Amino acid sequence: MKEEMQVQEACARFGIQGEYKSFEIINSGHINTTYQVTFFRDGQDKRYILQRVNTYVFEKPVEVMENIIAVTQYIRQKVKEKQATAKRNVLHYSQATDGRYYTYMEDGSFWRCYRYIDDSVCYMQVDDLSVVEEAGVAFGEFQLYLADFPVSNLNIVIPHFHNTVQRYATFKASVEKDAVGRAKGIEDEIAGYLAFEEKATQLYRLQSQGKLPLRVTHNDTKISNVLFDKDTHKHLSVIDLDTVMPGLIATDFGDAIRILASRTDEDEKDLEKVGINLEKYKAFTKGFVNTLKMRMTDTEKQTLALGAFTMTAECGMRFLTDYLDGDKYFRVHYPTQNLDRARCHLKLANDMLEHFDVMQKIVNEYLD
Ligand code: GN1
Ligand code: MG
Repeated sequence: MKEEMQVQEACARFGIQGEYKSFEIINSGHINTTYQVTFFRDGQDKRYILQRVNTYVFEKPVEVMENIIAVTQYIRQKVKEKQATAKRNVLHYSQATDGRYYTYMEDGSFWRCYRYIDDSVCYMQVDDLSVVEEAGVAFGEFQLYLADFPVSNLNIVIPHFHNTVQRYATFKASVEKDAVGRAKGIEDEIAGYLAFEEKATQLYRLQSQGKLPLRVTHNDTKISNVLFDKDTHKHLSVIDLDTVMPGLIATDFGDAIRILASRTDEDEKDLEKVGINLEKYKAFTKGFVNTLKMRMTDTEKQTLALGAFTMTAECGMRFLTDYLDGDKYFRVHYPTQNLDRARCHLKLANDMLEHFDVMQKIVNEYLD
């Protein structure tokens, strides 16, 4: 079916009223396919976000939606305890005409829909440090809202998502298999990631030893997953809740740093430019730690900086694994993009190691 017709058909199934005007593809994610759709109703434009969920990555999409609905309903209640409406502070998913929060199209694809939050913006990168700090508040607050949510009620939608020990095993197997003959010539990158193994698995080992509590975590805390008010630049809502699962505070902190405190995009080819921006690191840390410090254990507090290194190393290694496997997982826009992403992360992770003491010190500044 033609893309636009399929989009319109999905809108009809979600009972969207009014006159269909247009759709556009939002290209920022690596996994799902996202459309912004505009309808005209009651004299104004009404926007919706429609998504075709990638069922190669999310094998049990119904379980993903169960998590999302449980978590958004819980946050809605929490917000309403503080203010009259939660309209712009949490996502509102639409029910299809059969009452479910998703629909399977005729070609077997899995779709869902939520209301676009008016006058909101998201950023791929931010230079304004007050907005970076605000992103820290947003992800800290997300944790706070869910602090008493029963973690065991959540479905594990991607098992072992941040199990770095297992990620290493998978990586080594892909190097060994060399399925599409790409291992030759990237020996330095492979060795670079192997050299991180001891430090990059430390967080997971602490978790396995029961030294770090499992929390409800977002697990994909890139800055583009925060919506801000377009005028005030205050945070509104955290989006992309697909990977909400039991996890560690340090990985949510760390994954945010990987993206927003990086001096470049995640696939920068000019490695001279790649490294951590400590000003941005500091601003995010301030927002995050100030919001959440009363709910963190001492070990959690002391592993935040380690989380930044770990997530950078882990994510880079996932890109390299996917490059070796033939780009099956992450969407690529050109053949060597996963390799570029992996090289960039290798440099960034090494730069974090060089600045590790300062990163740790900055966290401690906000803990006092
Ligand atoms: C993927 O598609 P997106 O951008 O929301 C990935 C994250 C990675 C990220 C790398 C389910 O997220 O884990 O950190 O790419 N999501 C999944 O930018 O694997
Ligand atoms: Mg995501």
